[in-house]
Amino acid sequence: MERYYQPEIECASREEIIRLQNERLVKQVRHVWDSVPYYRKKMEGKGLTPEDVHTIDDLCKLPFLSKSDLREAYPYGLMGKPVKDCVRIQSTSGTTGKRVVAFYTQHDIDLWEDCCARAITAAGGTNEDVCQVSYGYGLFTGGPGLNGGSHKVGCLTIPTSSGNTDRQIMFIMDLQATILCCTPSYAAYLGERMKEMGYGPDDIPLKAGIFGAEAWSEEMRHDIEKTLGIKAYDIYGLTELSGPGVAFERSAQQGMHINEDHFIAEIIDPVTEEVLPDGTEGELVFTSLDKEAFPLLRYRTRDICTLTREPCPCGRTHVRMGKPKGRTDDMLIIRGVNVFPSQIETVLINNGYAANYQIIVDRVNNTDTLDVRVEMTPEMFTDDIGDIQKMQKTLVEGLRSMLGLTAKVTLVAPKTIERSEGKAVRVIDRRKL
Ligand code: DLL
Repeated sequence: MERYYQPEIECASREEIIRLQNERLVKQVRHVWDSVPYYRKKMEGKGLTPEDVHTIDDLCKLPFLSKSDLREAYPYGLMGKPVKDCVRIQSTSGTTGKRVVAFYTQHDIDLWEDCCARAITAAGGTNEDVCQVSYGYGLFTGGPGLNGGSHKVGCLTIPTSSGNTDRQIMFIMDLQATILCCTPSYAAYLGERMKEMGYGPDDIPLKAGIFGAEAWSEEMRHDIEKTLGIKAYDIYGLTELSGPGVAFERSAQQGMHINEDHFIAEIIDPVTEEVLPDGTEGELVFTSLDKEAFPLLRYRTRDICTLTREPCPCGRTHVRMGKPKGRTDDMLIIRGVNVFPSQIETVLINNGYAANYQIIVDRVNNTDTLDVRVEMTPEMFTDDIGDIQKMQKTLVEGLRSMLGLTAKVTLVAPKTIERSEGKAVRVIDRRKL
């Protein structure tokens, strides 16, 4: 039986959702105009005032916001409430430039935690469940968001945060955890470690995983599901919009429902900024509808995916997004060809490898080189040069047919590539571009 955390809104009619969005958008635009001079100036630059926005059809008139705006307005320039009304910040783990700092009122945190509670409920969670949250706690939104959602559902929450893998496993086994929340790469690592410790899928009490914060392939999902004996659900979100729970998956695992009572999603062509129809791949853009402290209008996420409004058998009526394929800024252009790390991952896993790999891009004599280092699994491990060459050749061919490019493949011994406890870093780009 399908369960919902807030059925009245998750399953509202399309007319009701649009009515709510119209009403909230008008209010949000007014709020931004009144309290965020940075965005007001952008609107004025386009000759707009709040009176120009009556319904969601007027959304396309509004200017975009991008990460560079967030950097320019850092730290307080996009705040929609005075400090005295805010209770929390969260921040991204960005490696370049200034971090993104997002602000929350208590109301914002409440809505964010509701979104995470919807995700946990859609994954089958109830107050009978023991939910281990192994996302990082602190500035990263993963831990705090799912912790709050888990409380709202009434699960017994184990706030392990990330790291200390053997202790994680001890808690899963001793407390009989049924739901695991962490990045997919950390779930894969936990699975690998549990296997080494002699736990098979039937010994592991987990029934569901809520995995997100990074792109992961369907093939990786199947691998994790097999090793841990669970159903692995995708969850999407970003700090700028609150954190995890902007969109979440349910049992059919056919796209993530976007919480449309809080966010409007659009897909645009990242180059021309033209809005694209449903089903077309492009950059995801979000407008927050009821955030107080950090209200963002038409924020460009850089995530590449598609939207569908086809009815979903689960009864939820909110638009669904496909699995993000990657980010425009993760996309590698190698010898002129666009390459997403997720495409490489698909080839590796389809050939029986686990998702332990590194992609090294360099430029030698003015030509881009693509080197994929991948670990052999313990089962396939060999030091016979002939066998290794054969395995490498199969991967080179698989990559060529997926990418249209020749890559160099290097097989390395099991456990030689560093594991990640949070978001995995898989690409090393040595080109000085
Ligand atoms: O990663 C929030 C989050 C925490 C989501 C836990 C899910 C679970 P940021 O650190 O701001 O926030 O990174 C946001 O991560 O723009 C995507 O590029 C990527 N991302 C998040 N979820 C997914 C997903 C959190 N399910 C950025 N699939 C986003 C693919 C994802 N990419």
